[in-house]
Amino acid sequence: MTSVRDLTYRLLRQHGVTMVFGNPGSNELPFLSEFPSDFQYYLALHEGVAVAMADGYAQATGRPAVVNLHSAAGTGNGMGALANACNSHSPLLVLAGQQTRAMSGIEPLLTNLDATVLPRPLVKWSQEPTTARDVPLAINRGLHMASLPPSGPVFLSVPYDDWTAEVDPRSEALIGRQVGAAGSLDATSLDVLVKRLSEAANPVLVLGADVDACNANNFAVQVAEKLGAPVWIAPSAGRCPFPTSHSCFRGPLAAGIASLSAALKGHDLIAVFGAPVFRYHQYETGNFLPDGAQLVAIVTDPQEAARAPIGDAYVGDVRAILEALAERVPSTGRPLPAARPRPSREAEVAVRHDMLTAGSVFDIVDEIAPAGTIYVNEAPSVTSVLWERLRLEHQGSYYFASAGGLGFGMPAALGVQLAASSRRVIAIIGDGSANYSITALWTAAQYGIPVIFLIMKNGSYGALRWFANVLKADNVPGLDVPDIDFVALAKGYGVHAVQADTRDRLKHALSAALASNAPMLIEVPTVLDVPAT
Ligand code: TZD
Ligand code: CA
Repeated sequence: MTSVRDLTYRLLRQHGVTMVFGNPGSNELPFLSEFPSDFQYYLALHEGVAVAMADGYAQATGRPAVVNLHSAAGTGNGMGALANACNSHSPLLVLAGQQTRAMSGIEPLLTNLDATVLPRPLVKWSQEPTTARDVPLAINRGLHMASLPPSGPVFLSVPYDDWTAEVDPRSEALIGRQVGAAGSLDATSLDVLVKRLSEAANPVLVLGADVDACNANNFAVQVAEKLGAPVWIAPSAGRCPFPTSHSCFRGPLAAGIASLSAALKGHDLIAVFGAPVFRYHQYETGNFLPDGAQLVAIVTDPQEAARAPIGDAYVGDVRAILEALAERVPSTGRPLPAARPRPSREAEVAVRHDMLTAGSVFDIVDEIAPAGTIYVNEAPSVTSVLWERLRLEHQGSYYFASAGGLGFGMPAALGVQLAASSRRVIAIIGDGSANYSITALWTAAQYGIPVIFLIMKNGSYGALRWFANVLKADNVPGLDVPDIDFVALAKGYGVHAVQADTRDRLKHALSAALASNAPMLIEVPTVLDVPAT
């Protein structure tokens, strides 16, 4: 007899899934029983870590990742991380265990009441199969749903007695089903878009995370060069879709209506690829676009296209469309915009109050880290400094929590490192953010995942100090996080750690970390620099 569990693992293999990220409970044990030897289980000590780790892995591979969580309590713990995965279009299958069907009517301990409702609205699709025989169908459907555009998390609740049930023999037909999406532009729409881009007097490109996710970065470079157009990164950038050393590169747009509009002043056509229009943060009044500008967006997500307050939009395969434009847009002959001057290194080597500035830390990292290094950033108040100083050249070089939910960085770095084993991942983490998913250190140590954690220790929720200034909210309690010893915490979880409080010590520690293939934490006391409002 073939069990539901056996067929499920065959389906997972067929979808290229051989890893399960999770934190188990009683309801999940029958799924994990006789865990196949060609699969790897990554134990996270908190569900937020499991989901963010799977998110990092799914984003870096572009393939679905499976997270196994415990009933309602485990799913609840994972939901902050699920908000980020949802915004990143990260293809996750969240598989939660449910109490046995045999007792479902009497609501025993660890029942997930209304299981399918719990993860909404952060999942594309949510189901608890009506019978055990529907489970393989639901697994297959969930994996396809997670991957099909717009990709994103899905949720499946499975009563634990289903795993040992016998499959419907007809379920064999699920093995080998091919499901794909086609979605470039039709010839007429492509002609219109080519015409708009080539006839614009002063076009500008705004690129979002989905360009990097579909690996269309080189096509974006070709389009920008043909148009001689500057390139901005869409606000609240979750990834880096364009080489930051390219002379067209302008940096991430500010996440306020008026500031964004001011940065794009003078352009008559704003062409957005792979980003919502726009993901603002701080509220500013003003017009969405500068005077005289038109906007056209090419996105993978119908919701993003429909809800934009301005401009035209096409929903389609961003890579296929950028590839077609790279071929079809004629060279305008306009010179490329001059490269933005790099901020001076000299000005930043200054040590203030015996502490390093974030700028000097990033200069050292940029100097020492090899080409191709991947950065996962969760140091909110110094994000703009990071974008100015780190070179991000290749596809898949940068990840940030795209819903702004903290606790993403440390575990996502582990997932990205598992996916990109030939590149090194450096996680740049604020001393506030580090606490939401600190147990990721244990998973790094136990599975030998060689992420370098750089803790930017400014003793404060720096970004909230900035936002308090923006909102003119004075005397707010709870904005400092002094006296946390990350070296001791790392040692407690089994990760080698040092403090680096001078430039030389940081260089030395980073070189040593890069030379070893073990995880390491470097705690760097830094000056609290609150960005200007
Ligand atoms: N909780 C969660 C899960 N996500 C959040 N975004 C916040 C709280 C609010 N928050 C921010 O948006 S930034 C921030 C908080 C608490 C401070 C981060 O402090 P840090 O980095 O030390 O990590 P900086 O560079 O000092 O800001
Ligand atoms: Ca901080």
